[in-house]
Amino acid sequence: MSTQDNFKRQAARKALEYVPHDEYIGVGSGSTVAIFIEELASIKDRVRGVVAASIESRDLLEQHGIKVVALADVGKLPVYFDGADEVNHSLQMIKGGGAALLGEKIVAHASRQFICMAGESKYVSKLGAFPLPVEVVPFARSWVASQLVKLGGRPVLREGVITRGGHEILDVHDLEIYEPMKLEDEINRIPGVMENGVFARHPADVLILGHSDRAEVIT
Ligand code: ABF
Repeated sequence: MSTQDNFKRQAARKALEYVPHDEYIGVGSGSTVAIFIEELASIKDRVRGVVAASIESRDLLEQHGIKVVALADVGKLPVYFDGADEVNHSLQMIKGGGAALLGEKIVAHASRQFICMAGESKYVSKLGAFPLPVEVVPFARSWVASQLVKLGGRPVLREGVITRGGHEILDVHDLEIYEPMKLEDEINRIPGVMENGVFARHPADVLILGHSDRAEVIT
């Protein structure tokens, strides 16, 4: 197992302690979530069903024999489990490296508690070294890009990627993110933006940080 995978597994195993009995839960996407789903399979009878934020996670849950349910059928969820590309000391995050940010933000907001699982390298004092994913309506892409430049960013189209909703992704480099909540709102106010990968209005409630030999819980 690679070092990074070991960090992720430490976090995913610890996260099982937060899986409630006889409830529906939400899961996001990415490689840490894939490990979490593997671990969840060992206690799958504990949950009533799982809402998946992406098609990849839905397929993985089904492969492991875990019941998948639609958000529309369950409404509010007690807890949501997901990874992050970066997470700061206020548990605000950058997400969307896997292009599933819209689904992730919807399911995260529909959940009372957000448990973020991440390897130790994802924990940063300031967000922004990871390019910020912004999901855009294709027709508006160049207009949105010009507005992102005004905010100090350098948007780059993620070539060959169309999201589940039929949108494109601009990865915005060089942003200095001093006020994550303000930036999240500012970008979402640009016409043509569907959603952006700053998760600051709804940060994680618990961060489970995987180290080589243990998982650390940060609240
Ligand atoms: C999802 O998976 C995304 O929001 C994020 O881009 C990614 C996390 O990365 P990893 O593959 O390391 O879990 O949570």
